[in-house]
Amino acid sequence: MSLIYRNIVVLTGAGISAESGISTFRDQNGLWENHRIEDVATPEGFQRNPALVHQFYNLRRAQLKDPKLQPNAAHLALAELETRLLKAGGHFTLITQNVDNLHQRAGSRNLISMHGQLQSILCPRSRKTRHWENDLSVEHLCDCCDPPQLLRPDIVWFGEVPYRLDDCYQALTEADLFIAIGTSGQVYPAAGFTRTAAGNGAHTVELNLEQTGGSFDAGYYGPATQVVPAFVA
Ligand code: BV8
Repeated sequence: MSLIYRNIVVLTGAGISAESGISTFRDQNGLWENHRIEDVATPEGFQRNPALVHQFYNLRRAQLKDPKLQPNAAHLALAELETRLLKAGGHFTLITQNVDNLHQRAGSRNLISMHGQLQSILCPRSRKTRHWENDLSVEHLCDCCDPPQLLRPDIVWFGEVPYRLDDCYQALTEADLFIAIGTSGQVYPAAGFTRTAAGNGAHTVELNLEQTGGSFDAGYYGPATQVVPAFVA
């Protein structure tokens, strides 16, 4: 892809991390297969059974410390594209729905983690966050409130407002190329970004294992570690 584009926005979903070994949500044996969304990814679920929610996220947080878990060629290709585009005087914004740390580890810099991050925890009342790599349990209370609050994963659950939406829409307004990678396009407001970008005149491209049914100007299909490096080369 010769750099004819100056303002590129990329949205990634679970599919870009699949070949690194992280389960997606809706594929066979995906994360949601073994859990009801309502039980583990809603504030009500956390209210009802915080121990279950902690268990769900502790398992996923622990996976990030596995030395076998590495950014893959797709993560690395996006970090390289950002460097190349910045050198050419362009702008690059990576919006991820993923809560793993593989884009950061691949070297991506202008990154919006709109659904939060596994390695961060949050006080629900003060909204203060802190870096956290270990298990979280109902024994962990905040030290910023009286009475102390149950600390929770810094994850955007269903019904909660994603992080930095203003920055997302600002980038989408200026984009001349929008690429959606490894996302089923089922979850809003991220699922609406393609239409927003297209409405602002961006060329829209889907890179995925298979067609998702979203409307894009172009699509290239196959494993992300193949189609992403090929497309951004
Ligand atoms: C909000 C954190 C209000 C949890 C997640 C109707 C219209 C609009 C909104 C709604 C609506 N009905 C309900 C809503 C609200 C709801 C929503 O969209 N629900 C859906 C189910 C209909 N949205 C919300 O609640 C959001 N908040 O609306 O607040 C608001 C909004 C704006 C302003 C003011 C107020 C909050 C949503 C965030 C929920 N949290 N994650 C956690 O991670 O544990 S969402 C969760 O699903 C993941 O984070 C992920 O981001 C998301 C989507 O999943 P994908 O990443 O796409 O993964 P999936 O498995 O689905 O697909 C994988 C894809 O990869 C597939 O296409 C597959 O083919 C592909 N693939 C697989 N392997 C590969 C591959 N591709 C390439 N290579 C491979 N090797």
